[in-house]
Amino acid sequence: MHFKVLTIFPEMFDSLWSHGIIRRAIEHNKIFASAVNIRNYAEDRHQVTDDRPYGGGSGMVMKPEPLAAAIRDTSKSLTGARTVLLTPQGRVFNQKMAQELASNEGLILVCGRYEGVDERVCHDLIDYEISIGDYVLTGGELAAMIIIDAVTRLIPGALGGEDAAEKDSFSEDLLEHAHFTRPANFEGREVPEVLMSGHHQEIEKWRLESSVMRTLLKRPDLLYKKELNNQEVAILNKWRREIETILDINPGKKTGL
Ligand code: 4HQ
Repeated sequence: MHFKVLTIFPEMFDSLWSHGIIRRAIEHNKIFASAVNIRNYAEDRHQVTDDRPYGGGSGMVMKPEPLAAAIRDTSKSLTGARTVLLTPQGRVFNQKMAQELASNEGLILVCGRYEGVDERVCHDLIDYEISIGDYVLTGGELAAMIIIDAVTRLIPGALGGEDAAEKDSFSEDLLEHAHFTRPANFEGREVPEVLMSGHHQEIEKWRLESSVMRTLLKRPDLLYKKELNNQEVAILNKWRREIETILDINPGKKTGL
């Protein structure tokens, strides 16, 4: 995967390229990544990238010419790449989109600043408009970093343990199970026995139950959407009976609040 970012602040990406999984993926040639300054494509002496909006109002708009030149030049050097504009108007990013983006040979991520990008550039030169969520950033750079981060860890060989990405939260529409490491007793709080038993089948059962119940308690919306298998239904029924037993100890009380 080749990532090229178009931005007026390419230095913001230096720390992304130089830490953790992304750094290692670059070192092992699993991904190729660079940030290009849109200003380099401005023709005027002061390398201006913004201008006042037609129709008036406060704020500035990204000028079309430097941005279009940057996108076209970068597309030439990355054949087969798709262009992505980071914008609140885009489809809201999720794990499925990360998987789809990971199947591209290259991604050109276009980061706007100011009030946004001239509409004609969006329309003519952008393949996908993506939002990272319903809130307002000062620029697309942090959004681009999130996309690069989520996509990189799906590239085969980018993570240490080859299958680690598959088992994570969301790839199975369930949250991750609880995790524990040494010590076995931390401030009086014990690690669940079964995890130290070495019974692999029992451990897998415990982990699925942890996943299902954490999802129920923290993100019930995910369970409503999910097609449940027999094991997952069995777990929810077990806890339904548990809750009914607790309620049966207090019969005749008012329901609700
Ligand atoms: N932006 N998801 C860039 C965002 C945003 C988002 C606002 C994009 C400012 C110039 N980008 N413009 N949310 O808030 O991707």
